[in-house]
Amino acid sequence: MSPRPTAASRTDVAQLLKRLDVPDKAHAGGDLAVRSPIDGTVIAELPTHGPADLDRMIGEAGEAFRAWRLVPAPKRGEVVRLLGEELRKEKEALGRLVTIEAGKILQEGLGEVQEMIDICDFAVGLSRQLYGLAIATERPGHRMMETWHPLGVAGIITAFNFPVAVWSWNAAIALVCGDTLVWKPSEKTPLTALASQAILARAIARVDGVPPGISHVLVGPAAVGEALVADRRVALVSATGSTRMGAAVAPRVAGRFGRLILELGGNNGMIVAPSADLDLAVRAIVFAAVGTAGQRCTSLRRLIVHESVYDELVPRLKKAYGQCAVGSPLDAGTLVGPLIDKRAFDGMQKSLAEARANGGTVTGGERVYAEEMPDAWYVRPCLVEMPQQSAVVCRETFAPILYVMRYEDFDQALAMHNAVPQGLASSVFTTDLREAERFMSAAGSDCGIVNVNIGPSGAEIGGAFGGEKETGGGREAGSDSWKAYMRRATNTINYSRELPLAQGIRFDVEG
Ligand code: UN1
Repeated sequence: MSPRPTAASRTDVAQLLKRLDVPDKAHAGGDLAVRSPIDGTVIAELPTHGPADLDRMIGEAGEAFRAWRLVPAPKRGEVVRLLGEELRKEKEALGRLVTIEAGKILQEGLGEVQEMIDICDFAVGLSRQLYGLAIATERPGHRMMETWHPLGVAGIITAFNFPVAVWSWNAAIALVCGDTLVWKPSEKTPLTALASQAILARAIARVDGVPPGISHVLVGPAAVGEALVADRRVALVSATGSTRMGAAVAPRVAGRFGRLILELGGNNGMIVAPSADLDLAVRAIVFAAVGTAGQRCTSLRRLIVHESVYDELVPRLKKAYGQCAVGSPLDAGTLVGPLIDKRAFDGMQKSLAEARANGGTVTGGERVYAEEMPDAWYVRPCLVEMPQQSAVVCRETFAPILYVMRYEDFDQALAMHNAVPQGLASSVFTTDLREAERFMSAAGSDCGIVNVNIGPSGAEIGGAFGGEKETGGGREAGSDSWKAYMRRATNTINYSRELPLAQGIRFDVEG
């Protein structure tokens, strides 16, 4: 395990934050210690916000909304266009900060910023669309149409694993839709949030007529997030994280009739059929299962392999896994960075013990660099060959564990695939058109993302992102996800001299 992996440096972080316009007082001398998962070094101490700050932020965002909703959408789009421009300039710096704070390799840190840039481009185009429909009416001399209006304050809750991209999917769309923002990032990744906010501030400063207070960042523990969710002034809550978090958030928002977008756990599967191109499959599996150290919502967690290709595929995977470089995400050549913290490591080991007890054969999964970096949690990614899809396989463990199972016929594979509570991303590797189409059909995969001959992770922003069942049902990013950020009005206009009633009702009244 040599040479020694590159450590996280507080000086490096301070320089990056300076470059990104985050003032010193925002990240020093406070009570929230932020540790880099690279080696456990404390990289900042942030002052946290309390209930009074939250109240002020929501108040200001509400006030800003009343003005922002009147700014023409293409002009709102100009702010987002400039956000994309500023992000292009800072791609390296922000990408590096993502790597240091979240532990994903530099390539993925840069990819995350690229995802932000892409959604900005998408949202700018959208700012000249936001289409409603003209609808046929049953009444003569009438016209019916729908219009889309800004909704209000959007509360955005994000997780550590995509600390900035998920915010940008919400923020770029919400801003062109005329909403204002209060963002509660993960307590584990507040620095990238402050940096993103500062980059947005640069864009805002370049456009005249933007009301003050359209975007806020709330730094603090889960309790401030709970208060954000419960506040009636927050029209929409978009929350990304665990199913447990979603189960706590959903009834609170529903209880006050707020709008909700949930993007929760995934337990993403891939079926490898007899006709699969195994060269492609091996590459896709490894990227999807070990990328981001298995800490994507879309990570591949279940591999359902036809018995006729099992004995060829699994040894190839073991070989590929053995060659995956585990190490500091700052080092070129590393493919697998650290887990976010000890809790994640303990959760992984607990699942592996359970899998073993259920007859699973584990290859990999052991801790590495424990001596060099005792406060960091590096693991070898692991394959677990399971005799059946037992309870541990049906649970999402946020770590690089890939459960591998056999199947005999496609119906059985589909049934296994759908027999988990989560429904985010899925894929099939096959060159059989019938199997591919069946997988995408009404009786196929029950997920929100259904892929053929690519893995389940790494979605582009142009499509709607999200999933079914315990994943929460929300959709973010592309397609028509924007509709969740606006309110729809159905307008019926009478340009006749009569007053015909719908459904042919007669209601004769003298006036
Ligand atoms: C997440 O893990 O929360 O599809 C988001 C992907 C990325 C986004 C993942 N574009 O893997």
